[in-house]
Amino acid sequence: MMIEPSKGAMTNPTHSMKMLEAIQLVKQQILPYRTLMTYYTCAMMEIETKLKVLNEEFSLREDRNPIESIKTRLKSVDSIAEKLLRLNLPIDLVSMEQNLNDIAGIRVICSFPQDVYDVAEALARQDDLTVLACKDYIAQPKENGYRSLHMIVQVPIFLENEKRPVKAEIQLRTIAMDFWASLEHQLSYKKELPPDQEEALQQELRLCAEQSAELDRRMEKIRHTILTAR
Ligand code: 0O2
Repeated sequence: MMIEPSKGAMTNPTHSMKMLEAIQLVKQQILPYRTLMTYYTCAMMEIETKLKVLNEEFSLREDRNPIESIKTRLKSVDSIAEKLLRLNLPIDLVSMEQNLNDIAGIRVICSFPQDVYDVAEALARQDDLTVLACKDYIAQPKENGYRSLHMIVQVPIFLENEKRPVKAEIQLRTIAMDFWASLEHQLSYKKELPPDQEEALQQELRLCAEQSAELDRRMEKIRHTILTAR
């Protein structure tokens, strides 16, 4: 729907000037934000390509594809604002870039736990990628049962006149871990559940996490037997 300005406003030069100034102001504020978000998008593209290349190489060399799928996501404005506010940090672009490591997020879904480590190690060996931090929630699952390998990395993106380092969070997990995390994520968003029901579901989820970890181990053992029997 087009909103027509009133006739008076269109012919009023003061209004036109104010409008131009307002547009300039909005552009000044928005452009740096959009530019920064574009850098994060480029970093996700770089990392996704690296992962796809690794998958191809594994496929060629070992006749297996360790990566089932790759998902990328750019953190929403709401989530960025919420996190900066929660951490009591300044709400501006410098603060975003300095303090938030997960504006660019890449989720890598593998078939087996060993694939997660193989892909993470192969990525970490690349000399243009720096691993800034790593959290192994597979070796040490979270209290609620969450399992995943998290890496905070920095990759260079090549712009017309500069090379810029950009941070990203890579989460690597198996299909089973991802299945579990998606369901658990739904529970964390259901705020209106009665406390006793929520507690029961959390307990049930912890049990599911253990069973799914056991399934991952058994399936990996079967795969190992198949591969070594060749
Ligand atoms: P979104 O929308 O997925 O990005 P951080 O807050 O990242 O600075 P933290 O909490 O120590 O510091 O980071 P951590 O432990 O590496 O976890 C960050 C992300 O991992 C989360 O991002 C989730 O995506 C995922 N994650 C961590 N713990 C859990 C969990 O218990 N259940 C599920 N389902 N996912 C988890 P965000 O920002 O919460 O959300």
